[in-house]
Formats: sequence, structure tokens, C-alpha cells
Amino acid sequence: MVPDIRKQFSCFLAEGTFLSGESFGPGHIHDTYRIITAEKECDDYILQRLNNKVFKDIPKLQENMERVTTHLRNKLIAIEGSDIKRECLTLIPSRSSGHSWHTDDEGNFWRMFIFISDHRSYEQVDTLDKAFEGGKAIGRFQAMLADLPGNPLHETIPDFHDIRKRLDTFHRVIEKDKAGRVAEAQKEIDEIIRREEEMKIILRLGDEGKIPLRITHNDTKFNNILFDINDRALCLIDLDTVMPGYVHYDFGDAVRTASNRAAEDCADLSQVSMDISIYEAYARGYLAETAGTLNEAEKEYLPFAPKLLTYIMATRFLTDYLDGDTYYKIKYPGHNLQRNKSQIALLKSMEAQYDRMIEIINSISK
Ligand code: ADP
Ligand code: GN1
Ligand code: MG
Repeated sequence: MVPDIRKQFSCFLAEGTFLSGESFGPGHIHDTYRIITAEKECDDYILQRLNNKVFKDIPKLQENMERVTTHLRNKLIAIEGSDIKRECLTLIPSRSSGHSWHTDDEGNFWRMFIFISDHRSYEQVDTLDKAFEGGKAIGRFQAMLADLPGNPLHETIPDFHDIRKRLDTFHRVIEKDKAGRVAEAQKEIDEIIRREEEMKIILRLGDEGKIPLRITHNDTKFNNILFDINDRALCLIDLDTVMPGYVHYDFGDAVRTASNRAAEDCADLSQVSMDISIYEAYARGYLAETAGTLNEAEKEYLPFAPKLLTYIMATRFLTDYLDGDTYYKIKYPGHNLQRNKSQIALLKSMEAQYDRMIEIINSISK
């Protein structure tokens, strides 16, 4: 059923009156709408119907969001010249409860943010400057959250980047073969299976106490960084998965998405490859902000991170395909299989350039 956007908008304490609302953005998880207000001087808004199949406890998710955005806002206030409404997400309270979310008559959860105006976002990255800026933005984000007071953030999706658990699920789904797709995807399944042991290294380093859990974003897809019209990074969005994690998760996912010469789901696999100069520029930006805080093991394994995150996504897309497409939004039958094939092609390109990826990090952190 098409939701009544105007009605949902009216449930929040926004300034301005509803002029129009339409679907917005490339997200795979929530239903996102841009609301335009009638008054020129009022902000526009982003209204989201939240995916509560993916995020099982929305009040806890929103509690994280409130803590994180409040902390970032307080940091920004202390920096002269910052533009708070554009450099940080602003949640709008619900009229009835004062919470940062609201439930409709059908039990759907909604939330609303100020729309960050005149922003740019990029699915693929075509200049070294943008990659460098993106690296700095993610490094800064981690640094700003390092002293978040209070209890650890809730794990909004348990074991989100835990590849051992992801692989357990993958094998369970193969066993069940609910959608009857296992036989036709045997080649793709084998690509996952033959790398299983290699991909557990980050978890092993964590278990051995060699790398610490920090507060990470965990969904640093490049389009979750908003830029201004001069291509300076403004802010990170999509804060649903901000929670304890290893820095490799953020470094890896940003490189996975920024350095790919093709789209995440590109069907022409000959177009898919990692642009190592984008990797280098991103790493330079990221390390400019974090080199002083990362330990030696964290730095040593940065080059491995893009391979891991690409592998995790390949595994998740294939799992969802074999499970009958229950998690990601898809645009056509076989979309998740296509995403998997494209990510495996990207992983192979990274594997072919891995020695150089290591040399680059060594030369930057010298
Ligand atoms: P999903 O988890 O489904 O990816 P996001 O929270 O990333 O949802 O939002 C989807 C899209 O909406 C983003 O990719 C971005 O284009 C846009 N968006 C989200 N929040 C804002 C905001 N505050 N200002 C402007 N655009 C936004
Ligand atoms: C989802 O929300 P969005 O579209 O930025 C997913 C990420 C994947 C990404 C792949 C909560 O991100 O983990 O990397 O798709 N988010 C969640 O495109 O599962
Ligand atoms: Mg997103």
C-alpha cells in the first residue's frame, strides 16, 4: 500500500507546511522520501519508513542514533564556523511522544531528518580529490565518536560483519535450498567456499586482542558520504549500523565502493575492477586523520580490509539469492546473483593488485 506521506510528515514537529513528497535516493534498506515544504525559508526533510525486518528493535536503534547525533553535534558546536545542520544529521521529534520515531496505525516505524540541501553523493568515484576527502571524513567520524560517553552502543544488527556467522548462515541456506536455486549457483558458491579460512583473519586478530573494537560506522558505502557543491565532504549519513566494530570494516567498505570502476551490480564483468589510484587517495585521506590512533596490527591489515568487505557482500548477496530474496530490495529477478558475481569480479581484481595495496599502505604510514 502506498503510504500517506503527508499524514506521516504531520506526526513530526517540523517547521513548514507539506508541499510535496516523493521517493528519494538509492538505499537498499528503508523506504526514503524527500519532503519539500511550501515556505522558502523552511528546511526540507527526509522521511523514512524504517525496515523493521532488518532492524528488529527500532527504539534501540533510535536510541543509538540520538546518542551519536547529539555527540557529533556537541563536537561540531565547539568548532568555529561549522554548519551544524549540514555537517550532522538532525532528527526531528515526534509530536505525540517526543521520541525520534513514531509508529503508524499499521505498526510501521517512521523517522525524519532535516534534508541536507545542495549536497552531492557519489555511487562511483571519478577523482582522487573526492576519494581523499571521503577518507578524511570517515577517519574524522571515527575520531569524533572515540569518546562517546556511556554504555556501549546497542548492536542494532547482531554480528553484522562477523564473517564466521555470515558463513554459518550461508551454509544453512544452502542446506535448505528453499528457493531451489543451489544447483544453478554452484560456481558462485564455490568462489565463496574456497576463501573461507583466509577471510576469518580479522576476527582472529580481534580474538587474540591484537586489534581493538572501536566505534565504527559499518556501512561506509561511498554514497553514505554527502559532499557539498564544491566536493568537500559534509557529513556521513545512514548511521543505523554505528556500533562497536573493527576499523577494517569502514576502511574496507569505503574502498570497495569508491574504487570500483563499475556499479556494485554491474552485469558487464569486464568493466569491474579496482582503481588502485582511488584506493591510494582514499587511504591517504583516511590515514591523515587516523595514523596517530591506529595500532600497528590495525595498519598492517588495512590492505586486507577491502578484500574482506567485498567478500562479505558477495556472501550476503548470494545468501539472499539462495534464500529467495528476503533481505535486499531487488530491481529484477536474479539481481542478488548479479550483485554477487560483480563483487566476486571486484574481489579478483583486488587479489591481482594485493601486493601493490600493501606497498601503498606501508609507504603512507612510514
Ligand atoms: P538506506 O539505509 O536505505 O540506504 P539511507 O539512510 O542511506 O537509507 O537513506 C537513503 C538515501 O536518502 C541516501 O542515500 C541519501 O541519498 C538520502 N538521504 C538520507 N538522509 C539524508 C539527509 N539528511 N539529507 C539529504 N539526503 C539524505
Ligand atoms: C545496504 O543501506 P545501504 O543501501 O547503504 C546494507 C549494507 C551493504 C549495502 C550493499 C543495513 O546498505 O550492509 O553493504 O546495502 N545495509 C544493511 O549495497 O544491511
Ligand atoms: Mg544508504
